Amino acid sequence: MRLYWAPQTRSARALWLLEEAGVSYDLEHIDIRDPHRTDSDEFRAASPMGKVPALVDGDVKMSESAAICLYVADRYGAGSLAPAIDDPMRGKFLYWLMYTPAVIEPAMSEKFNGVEPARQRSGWGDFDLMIETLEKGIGDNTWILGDKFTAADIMLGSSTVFLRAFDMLPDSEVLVAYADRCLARPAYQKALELQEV
Ligand SMILES: N[C@@H](CCC(=O)N[C@@H](CS)C(=O)NCC(=O)O)C(=O)O
Repeated sequence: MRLYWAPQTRSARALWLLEEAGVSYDLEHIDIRDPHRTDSDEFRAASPMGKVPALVDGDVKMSESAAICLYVADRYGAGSLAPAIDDPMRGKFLYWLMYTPAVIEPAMSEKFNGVEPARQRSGWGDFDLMIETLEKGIGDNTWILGDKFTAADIMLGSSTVFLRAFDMLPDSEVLVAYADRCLARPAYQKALELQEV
């Protein structure tokens, strides 16, 4: 497998996931800050928008961090990173896996850019509803599905860590403790180490 990545980006999710899955992979750095870079055909086939992370696994070429999480969890997680396709928890897993790109990121971007929210008109509600829903979802659980860590925690955990880095994580005991629990996982620590280039 080859992961196209750049430090201090959403690539951290894919790195964290590959470390959790315990698979071997090569890294190919993309200098996303260089407007004159030339991308390989393989990278563009995996990531038509030229964004990282992107993954190539044999004939599979793909991007979008949530999609990569789902692919690796199903293909290589050996049942440990995603509920099986016929497990009733699968629905909840998919909901929370997609919560980051569908709700957290648009709500975060809206608030960061000072755009007037429209809770009912916007598919992501607004920032406060996004936080309230996530906080309730985690509640007293260790991970979003309960006691079992899954790839959905990689998407949500990295998002809470990003929110904190942008000074946007509210003073919520539940969310702060969740971000800390995610950060404490050896695979996340390894992903952060790998980013220090
Ligand atoms: N929705 C995508 C977003 C990917 C994305 O925006 N990546 C940024 C880095 S965090 C990037 O590659 N930016 C460089 C560019 O747009 O040229 C995902 O979740 O993977």
